[in-house]
Amino acid sequence: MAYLNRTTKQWQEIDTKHHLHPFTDYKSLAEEGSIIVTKADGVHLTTSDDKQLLDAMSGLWCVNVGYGRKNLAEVAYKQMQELPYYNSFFKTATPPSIELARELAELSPNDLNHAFFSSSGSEANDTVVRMVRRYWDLKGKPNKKTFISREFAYHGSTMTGMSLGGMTAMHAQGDLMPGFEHVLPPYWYKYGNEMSHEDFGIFAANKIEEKINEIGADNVAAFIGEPIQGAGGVIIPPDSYWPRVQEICNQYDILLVVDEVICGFGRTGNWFGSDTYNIKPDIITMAKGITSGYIPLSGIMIGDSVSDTIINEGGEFYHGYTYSGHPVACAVSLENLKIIKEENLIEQSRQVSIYLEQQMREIEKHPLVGEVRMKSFIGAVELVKDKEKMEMFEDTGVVGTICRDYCIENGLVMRAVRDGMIFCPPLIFNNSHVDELCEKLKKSLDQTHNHISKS
Ligand code: PXG
Repeated sequence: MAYLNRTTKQWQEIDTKHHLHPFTDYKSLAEEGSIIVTKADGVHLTTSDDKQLLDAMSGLWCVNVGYGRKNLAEVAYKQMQELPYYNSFFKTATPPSIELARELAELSPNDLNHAFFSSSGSEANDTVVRMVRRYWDLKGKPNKKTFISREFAYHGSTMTGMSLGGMTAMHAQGDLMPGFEHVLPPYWYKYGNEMSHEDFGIFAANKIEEKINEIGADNVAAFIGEPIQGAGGVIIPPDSYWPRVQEICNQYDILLVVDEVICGFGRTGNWFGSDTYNIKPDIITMAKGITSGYIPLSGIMIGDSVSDTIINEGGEFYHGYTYSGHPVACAVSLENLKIIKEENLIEQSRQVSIYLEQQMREIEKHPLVGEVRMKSFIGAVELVKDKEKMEMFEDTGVVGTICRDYCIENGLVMRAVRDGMIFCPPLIFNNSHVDELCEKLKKSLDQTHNHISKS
């Protein structure tokens, strides 16, 4: 491939000249230049300068089976030769899309027996809103339109994803659409640390009830939440939270939508975050780990009461995407799920997470660290101004960014969300990868501590 001959500098120049990256400050990127990742194997990335980086983020929370899986490439190659594309509109289908729908019905919790496919998490959440509103129309309750979500929620970047999400900086740039409300997240360290975890879990869940009463249950369509809020900073809810949320949704006849885009496919130690927290969702959203990021694919799984209504009472549902059920993406997904099963990756990662947690408890003793919170293979190291007083930094995000930059310098990819250092490693991480992660992180924390003590 001709482009492989360019130097890093050449790529950086072209990149700056022609490429607008997602979620990027363009001027500052132009000054620094992109880090150009050229290849990857297992849990390590290689850059165009031949630097090795340990990827403790699974790409962007998605490469669950790790890099370099030749059989995923082979399946895509074979499917492209056999049938590279056909759609699922107009009463057609392809074998991979049918097989994947069946497989997902088997794996997913509750009575989620029907799949609707799309290509990104944002699109899948758009489908959620379209389908839930259609459902309530068919039920004769057309006013039930509002979605309740949480501050710091991330549900995508389209108009619907942005509106469902609770990121105020995105709302400020995107004209939040009407019909989307946001309540307090179950973020104990920031909002609840004067209460016990369990009391705060109930307190935060009750905010949903307060919002329902404010809007009127007759106007509320659904509550949507990630089992653990990922991009919002890995907010791990107290155990009391989800049972109370479930109770509230049942009591007020509100659908419960669980966004499993990050938590699905093994991340929290079970197939879905809903299994980990014993949630009985009406709908779940899936993406990322569904193909381990090897090819774009997303979808929603729909429970029987919603699908019965849509199927039997709705006539045509005017919604779908060119690539809904794309045969190549579905074939890759099936192979990806097979790998997760055959290599027992969920059980294995849960075992390794015991060692990871031991090592992280050591990291927690660092003077810069307020708390480490984690569930199996997702977690956050919260950097704080005053460990004893549990005081966070006023200038949010500055210290997190400094630490993130030291991590990269030390050959480690972690993501900084505000001042939380996030880890979300591939499920193939073993104890020696954990050691590498913790050594590099410890060094970066020391450097960050020195850096801010001096300034
Ligand atoms: N739901 C959740 C829970 C997500 O984490 C989406 C929906 C949207 O998926 P798409 O495929 O449309 O991006 C996501 C995506 C970050 C970051 O900076 C997180 C995501 C995407 C991009 C960046 O942590 N999550």
